[in-house]
Amino acid sequence: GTRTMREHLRFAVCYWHTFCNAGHDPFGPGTRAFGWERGDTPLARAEARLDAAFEFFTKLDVPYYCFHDVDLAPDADDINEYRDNLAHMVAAAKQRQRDTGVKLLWGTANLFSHPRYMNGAATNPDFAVVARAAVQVKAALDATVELGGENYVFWGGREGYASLLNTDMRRELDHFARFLGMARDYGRSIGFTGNFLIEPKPMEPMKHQYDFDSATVAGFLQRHGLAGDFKLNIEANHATLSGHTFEHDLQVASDHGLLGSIDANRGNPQNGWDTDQFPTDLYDTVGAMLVVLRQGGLAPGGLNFDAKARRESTAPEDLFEAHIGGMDAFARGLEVAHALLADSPLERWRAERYSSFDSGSGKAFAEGGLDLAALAAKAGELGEPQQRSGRQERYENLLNQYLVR
Ligand code: ASO
Repeated sequence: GTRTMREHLRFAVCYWHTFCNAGHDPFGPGTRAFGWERGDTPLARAEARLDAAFEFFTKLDVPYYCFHDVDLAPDADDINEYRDNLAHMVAAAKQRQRDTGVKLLWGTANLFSHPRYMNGAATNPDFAVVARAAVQVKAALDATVELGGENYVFWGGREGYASLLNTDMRRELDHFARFLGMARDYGRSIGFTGNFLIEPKPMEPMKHQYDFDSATVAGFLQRHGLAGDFKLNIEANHATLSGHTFEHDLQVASDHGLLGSIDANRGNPQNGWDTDQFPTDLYDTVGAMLVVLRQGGLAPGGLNFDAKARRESTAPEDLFEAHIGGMDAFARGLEVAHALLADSPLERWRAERYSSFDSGSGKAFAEGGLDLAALAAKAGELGEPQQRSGRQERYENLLNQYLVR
């Protein structure tokens, strides 16, 4: 029903692409005019951008948005100026949230753009940089709580290395865990009850990123005792960069009880870099929503469009169409995933594949009731196993039938 649709389609618009990226890439400057870039001071321009952003959210009728500290507010090297700018913009955003009913899905700190972070933020070999990163994370946590943010994200943009020759990886990862634990303790102390989310990505901008993929981060969180408070924010294009499919990394996160939220863009396996395209691939969205529905939803996480309109998309309406297309793709994906689970034989077929573990010695094995010698003895009783077809084509055909219904 419609209620279920709304519960699972917790869409968010991201501030950094939609309102801060005019189409620039490493090879050239932006191609579109924002139109709202007016005002004599950085703060005045940030306010004009905020007005445009909330007008966009409202026209699009999205429930949520996400931001970094320094895309909402002007950055400053002076710590007090940085804090004042952010506090000023948080107050303005709070008023817009009240006026419109638009909510904050998550906040975060940008610890990757400023040159001071070129060797990392929490994993930087220079303690002064680690301390400076704490200024931003503390302020961004304050901002997130003030705005009622439901999650807080860490994408470790420069947390990684370019060469192991100059890097003590173990030491940097210990510092990373220490820093994350401090952020958690601070967040809890100021009343943040949502999830902290680590966003994996295997490469770019660093040659090797520490938060490589779901499995890597799951191991890291468990090793450092962080898994109770931290979950994962899985991005489609990051999953494909690590050689996985989107649905694979979602499933791994979910199986660890760690799937917290999704950065909804398009994982294009043809690309060796992160293109942040809007999601339009229905196989991707069906696969994603199957994982989400099987785990019972994403809340308090959601579907954040961490995506930018193409550089050659320069008309103002392109930004609307891009988001609408993304929402349609996930809504269709949800409908198909729901139907596959509710009225197709998919779940029955899957359960039947494992039915030899439902009773007798198969069940005893699964529940830990056999030792290796007893297990080997069962082989004698059961005889040579029959070949059982995986019937992959049958499942793929079923999915296609539901896609075109
Ligand atoms: C921008 C990155 C994205 C991440 C976001 C949050 O492109 O992957 O989700 O910042 O820091």
